[in-house]
Amino acid sequence: MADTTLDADVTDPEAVVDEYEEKLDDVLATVDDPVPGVDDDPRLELAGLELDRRDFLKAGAVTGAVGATAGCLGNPLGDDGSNSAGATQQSDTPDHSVPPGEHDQYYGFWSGGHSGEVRVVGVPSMRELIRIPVFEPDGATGFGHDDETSEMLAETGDVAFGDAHHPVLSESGGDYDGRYLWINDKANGRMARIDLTYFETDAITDIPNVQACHGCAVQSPDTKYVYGVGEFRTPVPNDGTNVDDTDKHWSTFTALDPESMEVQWQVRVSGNLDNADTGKSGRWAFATGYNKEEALDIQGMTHDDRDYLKAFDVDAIESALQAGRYEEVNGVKVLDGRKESSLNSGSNPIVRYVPVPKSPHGCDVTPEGQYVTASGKLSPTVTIVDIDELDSVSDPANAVVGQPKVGLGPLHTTWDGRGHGYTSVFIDSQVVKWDVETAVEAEKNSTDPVVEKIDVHYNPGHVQAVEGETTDPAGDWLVSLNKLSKDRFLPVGPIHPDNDQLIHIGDDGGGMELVMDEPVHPEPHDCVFVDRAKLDPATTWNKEDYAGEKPFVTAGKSGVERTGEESVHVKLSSKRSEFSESEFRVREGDEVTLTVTNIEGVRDIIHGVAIPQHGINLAIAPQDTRQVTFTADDPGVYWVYCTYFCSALHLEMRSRLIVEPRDN
Ligand code: CUK
Ligand code: CUA
Repeated sequence: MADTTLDADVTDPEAVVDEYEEKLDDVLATVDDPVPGVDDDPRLELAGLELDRRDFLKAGAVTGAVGATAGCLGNPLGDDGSNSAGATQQSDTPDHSVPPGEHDQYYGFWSGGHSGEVRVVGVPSMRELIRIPVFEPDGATGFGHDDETSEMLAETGDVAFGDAHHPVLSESGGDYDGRYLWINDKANGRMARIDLTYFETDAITDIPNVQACHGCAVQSPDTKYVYGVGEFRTPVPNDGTNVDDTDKHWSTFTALDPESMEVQWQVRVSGNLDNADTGKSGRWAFATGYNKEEALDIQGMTHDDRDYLKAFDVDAIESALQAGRYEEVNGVKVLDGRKESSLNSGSNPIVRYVPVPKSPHGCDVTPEGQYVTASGKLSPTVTIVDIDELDSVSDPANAVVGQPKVGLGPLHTTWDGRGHGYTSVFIDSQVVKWDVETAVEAEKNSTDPVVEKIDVHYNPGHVQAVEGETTDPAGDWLVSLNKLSKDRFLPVGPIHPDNDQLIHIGDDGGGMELVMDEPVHPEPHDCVFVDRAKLDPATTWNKEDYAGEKPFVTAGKSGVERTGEESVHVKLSSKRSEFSESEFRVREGDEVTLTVTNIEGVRDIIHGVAIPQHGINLAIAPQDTRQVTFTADDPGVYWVYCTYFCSALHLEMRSRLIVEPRDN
């Protein structure tokens, strides 16, 4: 098994960080060698295998007993040390492939990292179904090209890109209700919402007083709030005041209303904030934080042995708001939740600071809502906090009820609904399955709770089990979102794909089984799954949904309407295989408002409207209308064409924009 001890003196932060980097380099070095001997990898040696590492990886035999520990269930590799074929036949792993024409059981929503998008993936086939642009414009769907969506992006700041990390689904009664998905922007202080009827971003909020919004969570069980977790400590307002006075720099936890997407309140904290989750009763929200030191560099940030898991008491926060104990900053009610705040001094503190080792990362609540965990990152442990105990202990440290030792670099944990946690362990490149109740009963730092470890390739960030964030996880599949793919795929140049691996976890007796590798465009961080029965997506638009907001242009109502000396409104309808007007004339310098309706009544017939020389690119689904405004600067003749291949006569589906010179 991987060496889960640190040689470095843990009181010397620089040595700890150096050793982490070294161990990561070791893992990568063994991968890069095309035919390394088994001696290069201590894990293989311990597993008693005679194979070289490459054969081993090829065979996909990386299941079960690699890294086996006390408490592991037998040896799925078989007594002869051969590959996993025998184990596969004995196990109950269902076929993850989905035959042509059939549908997946689950929708998966993947964050796209700094591609700024959300991806929709069918699970268990892992087929990518579609991408939903969120924080950046997209040519394929026309997002950010029409007036409505480009204004939505522009209103939230003139920013270069977004960094989408944590997709979360709306809940009713602790289960997914299929209405909305929210996602944070770690590059900017933004939160976005996707409407799951139309699978389209319908709102983006630019959160005041926050530079980067990292964690994201909805308040279980009924989505009372959506939380955006501000990470970087900055002056507030960040306008040049207090540049060097870092005592006046803050990280801020924000609650938004799920319907209006308006900020309801913020809580300023000591240290910083990172990931988040919520309790199941509606009272508690949690966030990890890794810079209790409030330092400005890595040595300082990793100095102390402990940081804090912060427990936000929503009831206490609402009472403090009602009592007027807030300050209004940039139009937002901000409560002081710092450690020394008077709001934290009484018997009803708004934020409880639970000490946990060390620079923790993931923050995950168990399905029944009894425990919240913080993964150690620089400690090989996961810390378990009993949520009910938070109320009865005078020192929050006493709410810590377990601390299993799982491996080097634990980051995120997910649940199967059968009492097991699954933690991604970054440095060891493993997913570690452990038993929650055993961990609560065991001594701290015990490895006894560990049930099984499986190698993943390589260096996992998030792990997510199907519906693992609900009160009733499905417990059959788990995805490990691995940051590095190294040699797993055909080389495609120096920017490698990430590697998402599908693991069957539904057979506690047979062990975990790795069933597929999926190369992914950089760089997903997290995903969330929902059973297909809980979503009801539209197959076409319904014009009633936008009645009164924009017109529905029929062929009879189309044409050019002059609205001013230098402005025209052009209305078009589109259907296979023509636009309602074969040409439309405007004058040089006109501001042109172009409104186009796709009047198709059937699903899947999308029409595009491209006028590239004027920067126009719309994509219009059946029964939808899109509008764009531009200035016709250059006189001339411009072909307008349909970008979606909509019929056999798609290429003939054209019109002409004629811009007449003004002085004629
Ligand atoms: S963070 Cu990326 S691997 Cu933004 Cu959820 Cu942990
Ligand atoms: Cu319409 Cu192609």
